[in-house]
Amino acid sequence: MTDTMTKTKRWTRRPEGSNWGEFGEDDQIGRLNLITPEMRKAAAAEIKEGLCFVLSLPLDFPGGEAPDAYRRRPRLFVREIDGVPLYNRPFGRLVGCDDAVELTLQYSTQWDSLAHVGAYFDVDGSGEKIPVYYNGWRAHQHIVGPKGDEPPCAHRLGIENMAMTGVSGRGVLFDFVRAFGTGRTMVGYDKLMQVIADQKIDVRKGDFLLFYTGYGDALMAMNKQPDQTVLERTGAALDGSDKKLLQWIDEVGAVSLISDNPAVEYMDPTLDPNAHDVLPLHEHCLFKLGIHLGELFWLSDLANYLRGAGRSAFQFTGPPLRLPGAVGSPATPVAVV
Ligand code: UVW
Repeated sequence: MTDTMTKTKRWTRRPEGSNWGEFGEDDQIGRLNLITPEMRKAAAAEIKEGLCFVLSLPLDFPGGEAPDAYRRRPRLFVREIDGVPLYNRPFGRLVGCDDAVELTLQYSTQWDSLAHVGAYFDVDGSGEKIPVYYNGWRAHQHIVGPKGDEPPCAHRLGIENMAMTGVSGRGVLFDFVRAFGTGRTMVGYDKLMQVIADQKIDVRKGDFLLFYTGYGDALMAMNKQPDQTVLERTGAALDGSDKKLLQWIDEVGAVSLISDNPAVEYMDPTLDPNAHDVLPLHEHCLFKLGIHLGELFWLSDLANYLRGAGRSAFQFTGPPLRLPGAVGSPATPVAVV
């Protein structure tokens, strides 16, 4: 598609390599548009044994918080009526509980909505780069931070849009632990192709792609006392700086990338985020192509089963919370094999 064919109300220029506009001027779900009823039936056909694997960590993992942590562990609390906590509260011959939670939506197993990461881009050729998200939805106009008493709200691209698709289809798992062990390995296009060949992975358009790195096992073993020095050396991670890998992700028709690590891609903890191109895979997926990212999923049980069975495909279902205006969400995804 040429630039002249892609003018919309919000932009006349789109980022190089992006698919803005291809699912409609007002699209908010990106690659999830690719999933058809036929694909969901094909996903159901991957159920051979009827076994089910839960793909969420307990949501109080990773555990711990640095003093300046901006992602905080969930805190349950109880509201009161007339000074009486709504917990083990008698009503008639019954007794019952209500509770509430303060929850950082990106603390544990989580989906990134398409409003999670955008970029500065000159959308109309005026020479001014403005902050925009997938499909040209704008910071401050559509994705609006808190103002006075008004809470923040992603009026476009909020996670509820993802939830409304049902987030169900065919999943394939790449077993990086089997391929590379549990040390830190950068996985670019060449290594990924080797994994696909060695593990005979049949990747199809519309698939959810799950990357098992072993990071989750290390995290669970730390039992809510995460040791960042060890974790920074643990598990393979996709190399977002590899252009061939980014091109493959586009061309293979992936709807979502999911990992048991915190960012799917490699993040160098020593880099100054303001001085470097950070998170190129986030930019490619969330900003340019409308590909949702799933992070800190629990993949070990599923991976162990698939390894033993000599398989890699399954039915995947994992809707986020239908929480209007949120930019991320915990989830309790499920694989059925
Ligand atoms: C950032 O930290 C920006 O993103 P994520 O949680 O998606 O890795």
